[in-house]
Amino acid sequence: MEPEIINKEKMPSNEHVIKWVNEMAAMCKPDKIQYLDASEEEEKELIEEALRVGDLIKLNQEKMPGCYLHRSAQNDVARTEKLTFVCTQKEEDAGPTNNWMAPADAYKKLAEIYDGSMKGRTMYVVPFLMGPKGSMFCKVGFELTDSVYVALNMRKMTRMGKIALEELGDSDDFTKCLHGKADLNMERRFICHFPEDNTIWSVGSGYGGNALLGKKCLALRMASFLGKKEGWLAEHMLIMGLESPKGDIHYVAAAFPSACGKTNLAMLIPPESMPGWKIWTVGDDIAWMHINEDGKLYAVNPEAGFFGVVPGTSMKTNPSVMKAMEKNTIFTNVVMKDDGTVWWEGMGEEAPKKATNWKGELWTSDSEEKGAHPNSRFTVSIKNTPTYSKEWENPNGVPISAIVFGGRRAKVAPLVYQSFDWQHGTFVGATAASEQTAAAEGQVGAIRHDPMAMLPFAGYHMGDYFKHWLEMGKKTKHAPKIFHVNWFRTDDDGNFIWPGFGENLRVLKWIIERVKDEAEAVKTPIGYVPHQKSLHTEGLNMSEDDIESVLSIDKEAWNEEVKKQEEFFNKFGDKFPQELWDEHKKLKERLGK
Ligand code: OXD
Ligand code: MN
Repeated sequence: MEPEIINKEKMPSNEHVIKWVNEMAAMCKPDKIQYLDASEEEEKELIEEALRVGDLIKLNQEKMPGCYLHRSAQNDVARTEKLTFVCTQKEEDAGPTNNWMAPADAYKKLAEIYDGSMKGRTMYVVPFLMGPKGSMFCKVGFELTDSVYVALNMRKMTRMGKIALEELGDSDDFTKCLHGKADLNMERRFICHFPEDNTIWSVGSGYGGNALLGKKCLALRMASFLGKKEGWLAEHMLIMGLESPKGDIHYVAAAFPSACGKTNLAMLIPPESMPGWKIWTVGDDIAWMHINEDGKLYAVNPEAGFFGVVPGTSMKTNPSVMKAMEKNTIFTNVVMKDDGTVWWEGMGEEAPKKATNWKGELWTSDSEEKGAHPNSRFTVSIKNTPTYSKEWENPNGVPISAIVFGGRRAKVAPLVYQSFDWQHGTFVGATAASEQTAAAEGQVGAIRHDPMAMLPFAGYHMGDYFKHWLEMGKKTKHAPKIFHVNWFRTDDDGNFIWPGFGENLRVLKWIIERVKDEAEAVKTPIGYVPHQKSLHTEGLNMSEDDIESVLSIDKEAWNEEVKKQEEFFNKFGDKFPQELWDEHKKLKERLGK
């Protein structure tokens, strides 16, 4: 039986889109097809539908206007990297860090799961644009989904609707994203990328990174593949502007693994001891970077919203996003209080004595179990944040002065260091490692190498990816300086030494001053580390010993680190660039082994 098209008037005129929608509908067999244009009226309708089917729960509309809660299936709370595939014709093109399936096998396997999986459901057709309108770098995608929650999230996370149709015109150059919940069974869950066909098929999960296909799937995996082909970079990076009291603004792009504080850093509130500083948020997760005619690297944020980690977010850690979340926000897997407002661990508010936990069960504050899932999330438009930068709309992007890599490391990595040059900076990025967080399935706390925070997101062989980085550096006449930071170093009792959050601006200030050749540094075997007196420490509640300790370099520990780096590099075989082996050798020599 043909599906009913419930709003023919919104059907795009682009015949390539219609042909593909019909093909996918013939496979998934939805009862209905609904074309979306992102109007406000449509959003209201979708919310009503989501409330009806139980995908959303209405929160207290007086206290939190436009806010809703979603509870996911309990087996569907994070990205499933083991079930994520890059399906290139040749296996070697996916490389050792990606799971690979032959495209024909993947299409066949997933088609069997999709077959008839949308019976009794509506297939929503979501046109979206990644990147600012009118930018030569933006990309159009269409997502077909049987999840009204996904459709509502896409409305916040992307520039959705007419804007994408206008950009596309009659062209067939759009990413074909098919998402189906099927039965949300882990055994039948696959997130497959076909970069050679500009196609993404995701089935069996409703979780953000698996299901909002504009984000990790398109804007990182597919885009990184394209970036290599076309000479640009798609990176797992926040973009922020730092305005000094003099009024000059420098933009920084920073890569940290998932759930390591990118959102907090992107919206940082300056400490009281740094009056006159302002932060402007351009993006919190993804940067597309291009070399401009002036020889500088420019970045745009392809997204339109934040899909941020909730636990630990408070007025202390991120007042900007707390403000943003006061209205028009979708919460996923947090605690609901009896008055219809929300709560989570680390919110800085006393736990409710009795409430409903993320699973929808009765929960009390003395319960052993956490009330909110550790990877619970908020979805909110970037425009909701007080630190929103108007540059987000700039089709040319913002010029990047510094690139920062980081991770969550209790030991080894100092608070901050600067690489010697682009090649060494690429090595610093390639050797970045971090303790694993709850954002992906796996053992939380285990150290894993996560080059450029892109381990789960590079859509092709990472050996080629490193080569591409080196090439980009050669082509960029005025390349940004490259740094590494670590806010998470602990003392012998396991306490964080550095206060973090707003105080991180002190480190960013040093970074900008280094870019301008204004701050002093000490040359160490791993790079330039701040001279104690060049780091702004006024008003910082830390002893000199502690400051020295966060900046210190333990040669023993670094020698161990270098051994692990070697093992990691060996994974990439012949495709690993010689230049990075050279950097590895030079580091060993500088460390004296
Ligand atoms: C994210 C992630 O959701 O990195 O941004 O997992
Ligand atoms: Mn991310």
